[in-house]
Amino acid sequence: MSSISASNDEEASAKAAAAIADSGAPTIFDKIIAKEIPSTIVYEDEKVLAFRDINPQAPVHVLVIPKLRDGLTSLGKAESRHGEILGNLLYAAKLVAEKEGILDGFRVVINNGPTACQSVYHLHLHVLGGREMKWPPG
Ligand code: TR5
Repeated sequence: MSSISASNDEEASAKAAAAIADSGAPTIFDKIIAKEIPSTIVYEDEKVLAFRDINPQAPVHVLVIPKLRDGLTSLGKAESRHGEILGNLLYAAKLVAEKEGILDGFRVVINNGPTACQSVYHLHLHVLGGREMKWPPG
């Protein structure tokens, strides 16, 4: 592992550790949805917002979030009633990949909980692409 990726790993772990625990409190994403904080929007409809990650891990790195969180601070909170929201997010991820020209190779990631480096407790999909992806992920 290079020193650059080691420091990225450490930074992500530190951010996850520092994140407000899964309390259900409003997050920075609520302010982005309300347009109180600017973001670079890639796709938006009445249920979903997709915007560029402020700290991109690939040439294309877009976050896809539900506008109505409905208790979904993380995927681990999902219940069967959330099926429509979850489906909308995945479909929006495909639309983002199409718009960004990466349909031939992209990755969708959900970090769930501190050990998976989740740092914002408002469910979100990371859509990553524009470079060769490695497997397994770190
Ligand atoms: O670590 P997880 O999976 O929870 O992902 C949270 C993501 O939100 C990280 O990739 C951050 O880089 C990203 N993030 C955090 C902020 C932010 C953002 N993306 C766009 N705009 C942002 N603003 C304005 N503020 C943030 N704190």
